[in-house]
Amino acid sequence: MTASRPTTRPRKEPSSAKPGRKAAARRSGAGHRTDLLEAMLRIRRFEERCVELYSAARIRGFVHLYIGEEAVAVGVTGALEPGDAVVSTYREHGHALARGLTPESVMAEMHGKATGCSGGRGGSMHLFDASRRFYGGSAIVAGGLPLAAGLALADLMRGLPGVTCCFFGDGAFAEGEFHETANLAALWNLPLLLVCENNLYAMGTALAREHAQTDLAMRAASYGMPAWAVDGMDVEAVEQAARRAVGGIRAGAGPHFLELRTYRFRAHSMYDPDRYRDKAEVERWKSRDPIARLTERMRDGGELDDEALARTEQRLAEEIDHAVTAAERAPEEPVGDLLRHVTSAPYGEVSRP
Ligand SMILES: Cc1ncc(C[n+]2csc(CCOP(=O)(O)OP(=O)(O)O)c2C)c(N)n1
Ligand SMILES: [Mg+2]
Repeated sequence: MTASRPTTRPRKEPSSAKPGRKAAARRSGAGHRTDLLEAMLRIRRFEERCVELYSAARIRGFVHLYIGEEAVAVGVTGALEPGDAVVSTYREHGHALARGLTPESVMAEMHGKATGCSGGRGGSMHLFDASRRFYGGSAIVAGGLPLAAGLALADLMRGLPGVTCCFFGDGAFAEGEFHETANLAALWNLPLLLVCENNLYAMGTALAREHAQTDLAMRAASYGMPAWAVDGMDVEAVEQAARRAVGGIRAGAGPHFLELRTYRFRAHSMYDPDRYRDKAEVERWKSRDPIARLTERMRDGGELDDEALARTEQRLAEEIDHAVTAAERAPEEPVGDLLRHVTSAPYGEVSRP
């Protein structure tokens, strides 16, 4: 195959990267911290409810919890605009909710109902909403990376200003797809934000048993892109880093890489007995809980009191109750519709030789 280099934007130096005026206006203030806290709490409470429903066999299939990592989804999506695209993983409830998919549409999807964001066909690992440019949800480790490069390339070639943001794990970093994507993205100066959620494990395999060099940001930088490691347990630090990176990408400096150092408080999935981690290690990371950290910071600054927190918790509980009730009452897709979306034209209308 021959392909000319599709760069239509000249590469600029990353040092010119500055957040736009709109981003700067949103950056500080108690109101913004309240939004960040609420967004993280929504994800935490939503997933805690999923655990209850799963234990009662009211939802089934694979479920990978994001609990502990909420600062990453909330901080990064806080730096994005509606026209930007997001590509996610199978641990994506947090990414989807932070991107604005409603708890109702995600909960219905968890229940396999027709009102779910993927029409009930995807379940926990395949949340999708093209109207929000949220392009899944995929069970294939690293599978989202080349798709994200394709979306970024399409936006670039069409002259659209969007940034494509791709979430993936430290395990995905070990896959060829990451390295192929990073190389082409840098070569073609793609508007791509690579967000590596380094939670120190790929299923039961610890980072140091999988990577000869565990400094992932340094390795990403070797592709010729700006790359930083960030405290992924501090939502404000994540948002600040993401704004800087997105600013650089919009200014034409090409792909950027963020390594978010984070931790999942729960097992890999609902099936995992979690026997490969020292309990003391889990407790140490829990003491850095991103929700508790922001709450404390806000209390210290006089921006939050018990009453305000209780009101937020109450509102979120009602929102999630409503999502569960609606999901349980929602219809399943009629059997007669099951072949829709399987072929490009409705079944029976496809011409056959
Ligand atoms: C291509 C591929 N290989 C293996 C698997 C099995 N698998 C599912 S999750 C996972 C670990 C991925 O770890 P990481 O990328 O660090 O993400 P995390 O689960 O920690 O969020 C593996 C190996 C898979 N789904 N796809
Ligand atoms: Mg991992």
